[in-house]
Amino acid sequence: MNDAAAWSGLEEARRWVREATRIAVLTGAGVSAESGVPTFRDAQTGLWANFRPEELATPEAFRAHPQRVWDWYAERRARLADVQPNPGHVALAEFQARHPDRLTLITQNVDGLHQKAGSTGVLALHGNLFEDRWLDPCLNSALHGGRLGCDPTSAVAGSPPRCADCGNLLRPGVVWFGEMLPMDALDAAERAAVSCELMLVVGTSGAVYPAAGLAHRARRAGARVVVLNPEPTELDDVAHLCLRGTSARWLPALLGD
Ligand code: BV8
Repeated sequence: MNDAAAWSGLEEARRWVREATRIAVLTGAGVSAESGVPTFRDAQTGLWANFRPEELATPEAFRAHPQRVWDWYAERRARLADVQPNPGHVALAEFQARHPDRLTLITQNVDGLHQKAGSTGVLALHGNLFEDRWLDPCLNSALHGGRLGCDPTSAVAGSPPRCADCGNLLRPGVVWFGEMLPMDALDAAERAAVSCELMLVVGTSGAVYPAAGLAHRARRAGARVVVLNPEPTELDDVAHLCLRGTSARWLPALLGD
């Protein structure tokens, strides 16, 4: 697609942004790529090269190989330690600041970069890489610091850390394949999808459900759908317009006043 065609698509998309009172944005790993975070597909390097993400990001894999899965997440966290939001994250946060309550940000990302860029009310459908919780519900009914059950922060170090009292393992606070999404975030995301006039689908291959299903719901509810991605995606046929570009370059152009 030559630049002229690309830019004419951008002008039309900018008009749709201006015309929409309610906008929903669904993001994936691609929005963090220009911050140096490998996308889900590209993350499988080094020790993990022989594993598909879906093989590691499951409760079964963690129970079968707790150290392997824990170390994968530990490496992803370490890589994220000094990563900064890019102009794509910033453009979304600035638009929200300029136009309160006009844009609902729904993300599949667990890297926290939208929140770090200052975005508000981020619906993190797949959890947060920096939050840990017990693998199994803690059966210890004793109160610890005003809360029922053992305190995850008191876990004994290890890969993974475990509870000194009941041996429970600590797991990353993300949603694994085969696990339910947080209902409050999913409900709010579905409400935003069926009530928006415009949905922007940015940096996602659109292969994972129910997140990708939100674009279908928005389209069925009458919203305009725009896909922003340098490559074809599984949601292109749901879109009214596909902008072939990178998010750090195009989101500022799309959302700038
Ligand atoms: C569930 C957290 C049910 C963990 C993740 C319907 C149909 C088919 C399958 C299913 C279905 N419903 C459910 C399923 C099963 C499954 C699923 O969808 N499987 C897929 C693989 C077929 N879904 C689930 O298991 C979900 N749970 O359904 O529970 C249930 C019901 C009742 C009771 C119990 C259970 C849970 C899914 C969540 C899994 N967790 N992440 C972790 O991070 O480790 S998913 C994870 O993968 C990400 O969060 C994200 O969602 C996905 C990766 O996709 P993308 O983000 O799009 O990244 P990807 O690398 O694929 O693509 C990057 C894109 O960026 C590319 O398009 C590229 O071109 C683009 N790009 C690159 N550079 C740039 C760019 N774009 C812009 N700018 C750039 N610079």
